[in-house]
Amino acid sequence: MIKSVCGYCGVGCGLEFDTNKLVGDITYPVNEGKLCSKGVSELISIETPSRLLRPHIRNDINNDYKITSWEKAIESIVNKMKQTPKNKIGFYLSGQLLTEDYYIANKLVKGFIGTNNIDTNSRTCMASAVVAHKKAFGADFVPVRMKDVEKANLLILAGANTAEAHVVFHNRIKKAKKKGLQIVVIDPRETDTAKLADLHLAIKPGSDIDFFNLLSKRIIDEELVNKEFVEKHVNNFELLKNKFKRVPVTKMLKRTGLSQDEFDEFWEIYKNSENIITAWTMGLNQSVQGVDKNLALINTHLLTGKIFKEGNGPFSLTGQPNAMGGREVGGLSTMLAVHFGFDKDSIEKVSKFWGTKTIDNKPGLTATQMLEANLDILIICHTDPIYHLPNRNKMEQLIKKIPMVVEINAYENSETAKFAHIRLPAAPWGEKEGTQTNLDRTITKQEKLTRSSIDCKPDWEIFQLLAQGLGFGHTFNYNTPKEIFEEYQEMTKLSDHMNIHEANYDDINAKPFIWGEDIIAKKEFLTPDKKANLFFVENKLLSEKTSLKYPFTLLTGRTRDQWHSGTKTNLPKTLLKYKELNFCEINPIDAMELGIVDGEEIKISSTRGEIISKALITKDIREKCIFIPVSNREINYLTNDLCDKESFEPDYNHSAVKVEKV
Ligand SMILES: Nc1nc2c(c(=O)[nH]1)N[C@H]1C(S)=C(S)[C@@H](COP(=O)(O)OP(=O)(O)OC[C@H]3O[C@@H](n4cnc5c(=O)[nH]c(N)nc54)[C@H](O)[C@@H]3O)O[C@H]1N2
Ligand SMILES: Nc1nc2c(c(=O)[nH]1)N[C@H]1C(S)=C(S)[C@@H](COP(=O)(O)OP(=O)(O)OC[C@H]3O[C@@H](n4cnc5c(=O)[nH]c(N)nc54)[C@H](O)[C@@H]3O)O[C@H]1N2
Ligand code: SF4
Ligand SMILES: [Mo]
Repeated sequence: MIKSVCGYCGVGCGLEFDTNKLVGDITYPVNEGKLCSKGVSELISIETPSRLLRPHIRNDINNDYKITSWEKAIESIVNKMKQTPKNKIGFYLSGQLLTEDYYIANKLVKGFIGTNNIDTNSRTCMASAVVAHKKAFGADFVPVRMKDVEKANLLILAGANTAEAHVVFHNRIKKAKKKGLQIVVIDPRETDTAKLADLHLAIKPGSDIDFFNLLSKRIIDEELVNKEFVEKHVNNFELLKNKFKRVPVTKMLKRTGLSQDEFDEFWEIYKNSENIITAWTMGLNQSVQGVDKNLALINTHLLTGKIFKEGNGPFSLTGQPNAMGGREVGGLSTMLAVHFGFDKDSIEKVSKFWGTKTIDNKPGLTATQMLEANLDILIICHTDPIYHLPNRNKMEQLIKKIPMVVEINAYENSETAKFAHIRLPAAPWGEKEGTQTNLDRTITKQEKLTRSSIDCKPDWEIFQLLAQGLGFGHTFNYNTPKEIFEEYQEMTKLSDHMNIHEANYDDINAKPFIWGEDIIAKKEFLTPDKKANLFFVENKLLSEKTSLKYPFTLLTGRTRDQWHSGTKTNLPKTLLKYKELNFCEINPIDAMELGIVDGEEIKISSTRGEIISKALITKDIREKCIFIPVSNREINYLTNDLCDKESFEPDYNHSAVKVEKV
C-alpha cells in the first residue's frame, strides 16, 4: 500500500494505492478517508489513449507534427534560446506543477537565463488574493485552515461554490452545519452550495465591494469594532472610519440588488456570531477590481479582530493542487522566490544562494501579458492558455506570431497544441513524485504509483535538460525531486516567516507538514511594523457594461466531475458525467422573453466572439445573467480581457453577451 495525495483541487486529499485501486486515506486529517469522483478516478486518466507519449516537432503550425527524439527536440529549443535576447523568452507555468518543478524552472529562468518572464496560470486564478494578502498582511499568507470551520459559528462563502469546486471540504462544511454552523452564501446563482445555506444572498454580479463596505460600515456604526485588536494590530482605522462617514449607503445597497430586509437579516446573523470565517474564490478574484474585492472582505475581519483565532478569518480557497506551493517558491513574474520581491536586498540574498549574478530587478511579464509581448520563444508547461485565457480570438492571433511555441503536456488534446511547434511528453500524476501545498498550507507528497511511460519525463527533468543544454549543468544536476526539495528548504531559511525547512521529505506522507502555524500563534502580521493594513476601496464599476445589444452578464465556473479543459476527466472510460459539458443556465423569465425552450440550441455572443450551447432553464440564476461551465472548451471566445490593474487577473465573470435562438 502506497500513500499519496490527489492531484486535482486545492483541498489535497490523502489517498492510498493498493493493487490497482485508489481509496481515501482514513488517517489523513484533510479528508479522513473521503474522496470525490475525480480523486477516485485519477488512475483512469493515466491509462487513457489521449496521453502524449513521444516528443513531436513541426516547422509550421499548418503542418502535421512528426515524432522526434528528446535530444533533437531539446537541441532545437536550446539553439533557439541561445539566439534570443532574454527579454524575448517567456515561460508559462501552472499551479498544477509540483513544488520541485516550479523551483527548478524559477531558478533556471530568474536565476540563470536572467529574465523574470516566468508566470503561471495562477495569474488567472489566485493573483488578486496574492496581491491583497501582501497589501493587508504584508505577505501572501492564508490565516485559516479547513478544520477551522468546525470551530466557527458562521461561514460566509462569497463567490465560491464548494459543492462543485472543493467537494471534500464541502462535505466537511455539511458536517459542521449539522453541529450548528450557520452558512451564508453570496452568489448571483443559487448553486448547490447556496442550497445548503441558511441564507442565500443572490447579489448582482460585481457588487461585492458594495456588500462588504456596507458590512464594514455597519460594524463601525453599531460598534462591533474590536478596539483593542485594532489598536494593537491594525493601521489606518481612523482613515477608514472617516471615509465610511460619507459613503452613499442607499446607492451601494441598490447596486447589490439586495433589499434592506435581506441585508438586515444577514446582519442579525453576523452580529450574533462569535466566530466567523469568510471564504472566497473566483467570484471575487476574477475581476477587474479583484484586489479591491479581496481588501473589502479582509477589512471586515481586521475591524472585528476575527483573525488569528481558531474558527475565524478571511479564507482564500486556492483552486489548483499546488497553486499555493507555486506562490511560495516564487512562480509568479511579480515576485522573486520565497515571498521575496525584486528589491536590492532580496536580489542579493537569492543571488548568493543560487550562485549567480544575472537576476533582473524588474518584474517580468504576467501570463496575461505574455502573448501580447512579441516574444520569440514561449515555453508552456502543464496548462492550456489558448483554452483558458480570455478573448480567445485575439489570443489565437497573437500566439500565431510567436516563432517558437513549446508545449510540455502529458496529454495530446489541449487547445494550445494546435499552435505549438514542439511538444514534449510529461509524466503525469501517478508516474512521478514530488510535493505540493494545499489550500491550508499542508505540504504533502505525490508518490510514483506506476512506472513512467517509456518516453515521458517528470516536468522537473525536462526543465533540467533545458538548463543543461544552456550550459548550467554545474548547478542543475539533481538526481531526485528530494534533492530539489531539500535545496528549496534551505532557501526558505532566507525568509523570516517560512518554516518549510522544518519539514522532512521522507515522512511527509505519514506526517503532512503544515507551515506557518507559528505565525498564527504569534499573532503578528508580516508587515515591517507587524500590523495589518486596512484599505478603503470603492466599487468603480469597471466591468464591461451590458447594453441593449448585449443585455446579459456571463458568469462562468466549475462543475463537480470535470477538471477545466477535461484532458483528464472528459474521457470515454470515466463515469464522470454528472453534468453536461456544455450548457447555458438561463432564468425562465429571460428564456420566455426570447422564446427559448429548455434543451434548445442557442447562440451566445459578445463583441469578441460567439459559441453555441444548450439552454438550461432554471430559477437558480438571476435574471439577466447566464452561466456557462468552463468544461465548455470554447467559453473564452466570449470573455473580456480586461484585467485588474494590480493583479493582472482577468475579469472572466462579467462579460456582456447576448443570447439568441439558433
Ligand atoms: N472563462 C473562464 N476561464 C477561466 C476560468 C474561469 O473560471 N472562467 N478559470 C481560470 C482558472 S482559475 C484556471 S486555474 C485556468 C485553468 O486552465 P488550464 O490550466 O489551462 O486548464 P487545465 O485543463 O487544468 O490544463 C492543464 C493542462 O495540463 C496538462 N497536464 C496534465 N498533467 C500534466 C503533467 O503532469 N505535466 C504536464 N506538463 N502537463 C500536464 C493537461 O493535459 C492540460 O492540458 O483557467 C482559467 N480560465
Ligand atoms: N470540479 C472541479 N473543481 C475545481 C476545478 C475544476 O475545474 N473542476 N478547478 C479548481 C480551480 S483552478 C479553481 S480556481 C476553483 C474555483 O472555485 P470556485 O470559485 O468556487 O468555482 P467557480 O465555479 O468558478 O465559482 C465561482 C462562483 O462565483 C459566482 N460569481 C460570479 N460572479 C460573482 C460575483 O460578482 N460575486 C459573487 N459573490 N459571486 C460571483 C459564480 O456564480 C460561481 O458560483 O475550483 C477548483 N476546483
Ligand atoms: S476534493 Fe479535490 S483533492 Fe479531494 S478528491 Fe476531490 S478533487 Fe481530489
Ligand atoms: Mo484556478
